Amino acid sequence: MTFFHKDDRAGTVVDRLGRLGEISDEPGVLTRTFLSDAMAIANAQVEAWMRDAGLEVDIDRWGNLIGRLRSPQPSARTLLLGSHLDTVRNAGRYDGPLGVLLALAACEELRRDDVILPFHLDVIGFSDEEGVRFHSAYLGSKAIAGLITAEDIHLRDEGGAPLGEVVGGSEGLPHARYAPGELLGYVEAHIEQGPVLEAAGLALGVVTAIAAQSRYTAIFTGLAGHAGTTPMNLRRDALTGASEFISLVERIAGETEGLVATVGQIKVEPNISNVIAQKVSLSLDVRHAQSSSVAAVVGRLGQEATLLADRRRLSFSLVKIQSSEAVDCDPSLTTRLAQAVEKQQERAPHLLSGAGHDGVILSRLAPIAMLFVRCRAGLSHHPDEHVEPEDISLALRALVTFIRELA
Ligand code: HGY
Ligand code: MN
Ligand code: MN
Repeated sequence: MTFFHKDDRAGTVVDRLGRLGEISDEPGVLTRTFLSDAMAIANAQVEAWMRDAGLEVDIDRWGNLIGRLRSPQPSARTLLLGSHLDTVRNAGRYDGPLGVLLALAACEELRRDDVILPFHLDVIGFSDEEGVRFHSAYLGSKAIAGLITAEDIHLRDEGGAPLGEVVGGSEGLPHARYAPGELLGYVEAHIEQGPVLEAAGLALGVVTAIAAQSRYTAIFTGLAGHAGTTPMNLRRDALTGASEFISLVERIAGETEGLVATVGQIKVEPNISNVIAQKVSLSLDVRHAQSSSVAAVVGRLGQEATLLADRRRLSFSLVKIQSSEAVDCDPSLTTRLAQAVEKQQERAPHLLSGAGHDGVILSRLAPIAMLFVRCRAGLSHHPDEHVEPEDISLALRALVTFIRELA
């Protein structure tokens, strides 16, 4: 049984994605980072759409945007839907905002059909899933879950501003927004960011688990020197050491089935063409379905990097920035979501998510489930990220069906 209006609301979602896709910290590309001016403008725009839809809206001091479709039942619990509104640098317009706008469109659909729900429906736009500004992901959802630590508060951005100051307020560490047991669940619709659904010729899938993820900074320190007068055999070149490490990461990752490891960022000091590099800092991102596999590979990389550093008379250190265990989606919530998907297409593929999501954090507060939407060529974290309007329409139908069946 599908409850759906003739006039498909996917078009509104597509239009709104286009609007949000133009709100950026950087001209010409889409970049929206934690508590930036662009984030405030994007929040204001989504808030306006939420208010038009009859939702009560709140924005917390961590920049999380929450719209509530209130249930008339006084003792109602809450179903939390949404995703993140921040982006990576030079991002696509779907990673994050699609999930927020699908949840909002579902609310609009339910209100239009005068559906009275036995639970409140909260739509959330998390303020920092990607962790671009402070290099530590999930700051928005950690604030909602009351999991921000005193250590987090001292994180600094590129400009050296400490997180505690940027967020302001003297109330100390944020408490959880939802009491234990208050949430029925957290359900996020998100692009797959991979090739599986496209290869299967299907628009939608559900997620079984979110992979374990660890982020480190690897630091090689040698001795700066004159590029013209220092013989090759006398050099302690941090950059050639780092380049050997990057190839090592690629080789070792390839030896472990299902593991991915990425060096995406490099900082060279003094970063001058006629000076041998003194110090190089590299980002290291390692992921796998099993947390133990991530730990094993990180351990092996640390050992091999120490050997190569010794051989090159460099010093080496590996600084942990953040690590999150693999998180399982809730089986019963996921079954319900899969049933809603099966009303839109012949079957509901069950996928592991290699990408991290706010559900990793929300799983500490409530059962989680994720709806995956096919994206072209699995491309993401790239301006050419794309989702077909028909797939958005199917995702919306599945979400509305899921909510009504849950009610
Ligand atoms: O990096 C990730 O997995 C996500 O896009 N934050
Ligand atoms: Mn995302
Ligand atoms: Mn992302």
